[in-house]
Amino acid sequence: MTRRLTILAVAALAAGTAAAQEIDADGDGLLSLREAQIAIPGLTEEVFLLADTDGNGLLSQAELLSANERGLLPG
Ligand SMILES: [Ca+2]
Ligand SMILES: [Ca+2]
Repeated sequence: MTRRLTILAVAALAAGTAAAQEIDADGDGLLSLREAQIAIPGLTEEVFLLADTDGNGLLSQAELLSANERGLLPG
């Protein structure tokens, strides 16, 4: 998948759009590893754990945006 798609996924989450609801399958506002891997193909568990800065096993919008800014996300 392309970098563009990853950025779109992050942007959709940040904006709380309909696309974000599709990414966040259970609607809790956070991305599990499984949800994140659907939104961001190529995302490894290792990168997910790096992005999960508070270590709760879920990515918030802020954590996802931060990971994207740090260049952690694949694509
Ligand atoms: Ca979720
Ligand atoms: Ca987290």
